[in-house]
Amino acid sequence: MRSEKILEMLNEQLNRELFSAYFYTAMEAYFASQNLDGFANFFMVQTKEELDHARLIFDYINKIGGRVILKELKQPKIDYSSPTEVFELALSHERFITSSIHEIAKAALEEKDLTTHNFLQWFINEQAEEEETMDKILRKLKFIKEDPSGLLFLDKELSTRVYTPPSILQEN
Ligand code: OFO
Repeated sequence: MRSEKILEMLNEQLNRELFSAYFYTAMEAYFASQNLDGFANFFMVQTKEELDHARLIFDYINKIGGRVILKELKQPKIDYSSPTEVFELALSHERFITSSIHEIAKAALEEKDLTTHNFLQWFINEQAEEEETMDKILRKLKFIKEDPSGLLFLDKELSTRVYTPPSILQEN
């Protein structure tokens, strides 16, 4: 059973996922400008994942007979003082997205909308992974204290990240 309240929250979440893609594209651009191509690759892949999140919500809203409403996206931050600052912002953004998803899941339960609650389980698991990924890299950056050779080593590691569409998207 879907309610207008849940539809509104899903539309807001769709907007947040699209903003996440925009937010991470700005980070990719920053790293590309610093010639840290591995870091840039990491955020290029992250952007694609965010677009997948948006697509899943877009399709779900349509599937339940709702109307997708796209909203304005604000300009993301485009300059950063250091790679560490970038990952601090990325981690805090992911924490915000996690709490946003949790709020919808809680509201879906209150509204007895178990279909939406079930749909959101994938996102809840995904968010735990996203937070862990950002946190791990942030801790590595703090460990190396942005020493140039450590940064280049991490850059090489991040250049290996490959985009894989989530199986849930392939099923739909
Ligand atoms: Fe980064 O998980 Fe979606 O927003």
